[in-house]
Amino acid sequence: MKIGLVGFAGSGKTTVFNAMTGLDVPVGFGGEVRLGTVKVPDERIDRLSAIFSPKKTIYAEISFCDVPGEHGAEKKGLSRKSLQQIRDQQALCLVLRDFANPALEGDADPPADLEAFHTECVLADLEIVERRLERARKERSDPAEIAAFEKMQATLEEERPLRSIPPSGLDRQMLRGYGLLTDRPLLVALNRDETRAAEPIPERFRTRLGELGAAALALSASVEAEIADLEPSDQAAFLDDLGLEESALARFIRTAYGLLDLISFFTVGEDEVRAWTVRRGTHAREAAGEIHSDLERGFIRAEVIPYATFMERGSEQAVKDAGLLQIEGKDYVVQDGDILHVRFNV
Ligand SMILES: Nc1nc2c(ncn2[C@@H]2O[C@H](COP(=O)(O)OP(=O)(O)OP(=O)(O)O)[C@@H](O)[C@H]2O)c(=O)[nH]1
Ligand SMILES: [Mg+2]
Repeated sequence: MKIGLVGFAGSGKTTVFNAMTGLDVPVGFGGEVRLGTVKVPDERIDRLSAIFSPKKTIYAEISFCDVPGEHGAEKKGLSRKSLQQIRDQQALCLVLRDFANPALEGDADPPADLEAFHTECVLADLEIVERRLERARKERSDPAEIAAFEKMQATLEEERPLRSIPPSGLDRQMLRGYGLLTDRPLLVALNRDETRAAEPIPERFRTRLGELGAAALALSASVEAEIADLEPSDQAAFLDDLGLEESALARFIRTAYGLLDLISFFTVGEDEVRAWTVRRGTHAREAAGEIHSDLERGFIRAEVIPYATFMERGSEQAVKDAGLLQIEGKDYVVQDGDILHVRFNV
C-alpha cells in the first residue's frame, strides 16, 4: 500500500513521516520528496513465526511518500508539482496543522485548511474531467464513458468528492490512469501539540469529514517521532504519559486498513511465514494471484484454516485430524486471518 503525505507548508508532514517510519529526516521548510517503508505490526504473524520457526518472516508493508508543501506562495496552496506527485498514491493522508508554528503566519485552523485542500483537489479533478469530456464528445466516444464523465462533472461542480459516488454508480476500472484526487481514499491526520494529543476530534469536524468520506485520527507528530526513536520496551511508558494506549503508527495502520477495507491473510511453512494484504471481499483465486500469477492461473483449490482454529489446535495436522481443514474453491471469499494453502497446476 502506498500512502502519500500531503498538506500545506509546515503542517508537519515530514514529522509525521518520521513518526511513522522511525527515520530521522530533517524537518523544517521544504526538502525533497522522500519514501519510507514500514512493516505492519501483526501479533498473529509473531505467533505463527514462533510456531513454524521459518527462515523468513515477512510482514505486510506500507510505504509512505512525503511531499513537501508549497512555500512562499501568495496564497496557501498545493503546487502543480505536488499535485502531480500525489496522483500515483493509492491513498492520501492529509496532514493538518493543529499546533502553533511560529514560522508561519496565522493561527492553526484545521477546518479551514481541510476546505482549502478539498477545493484545490476538486478544481484539479474538474480540469481533468472537463478536458476528457470535451475530447470524448468531439470524438464521439462510447456514450457510457461520456455519461460517466458527465456524472463526475456534476458531482465535482457540487463540490462533492468523486469518492462519494458509490461503486455501483461509477466504473472505476475506466478511471485508472486519470489520477483523480478526490477519488482517492482520504485519511486526515490532525497534528497537534503534545498536550492535546489525546483530545477527541470535535464533533462538527467529524461530521464534515464524514461528508467527505474521510477517516481521521489525531496525533502529536513531534512527540511520536521522538517515541519512534526509543527502544520498543520504553515506548509504552511514554505513550502512557501522553494518555495514549498505542503509538500513532498502530492507530494509523488500523485507521488506514478500515478506510481502505483491507484484510490480511497468511501463508505459513518452514521457509516462510508471511502476511498478505487484500481488499475485503477478495476471492480465493484473486488472493492466490497476490502470491504469484501462476497460482491464480493454475488455481485448483485453497486449503484454508482460520487463524483462531489453527491456534486452538496448535498445528496443521491437528486441524486436519479434527476435520476442520476447509477445502475451498475459487469463489471463496477470503477472511481476515485465513491461513491459505493454494493447490495449483500450471
Ligand atoms: N509543537 C509541535 N510542533 C510540530 C509538530 N509537528 C511538527 N512540528 C514542527 O513544525 C515544523 C514543521 O514541521 P515539518 O514536519 O517540517 O512540516 P512539513 O509539513 O514537512 O513542511 P514542508 O515539507 O516544508 O511543507 C517543525 O519545526 C516541526 O518540529 C507537532 O506535532 N507539535
Ligand atoms: Mg516536509
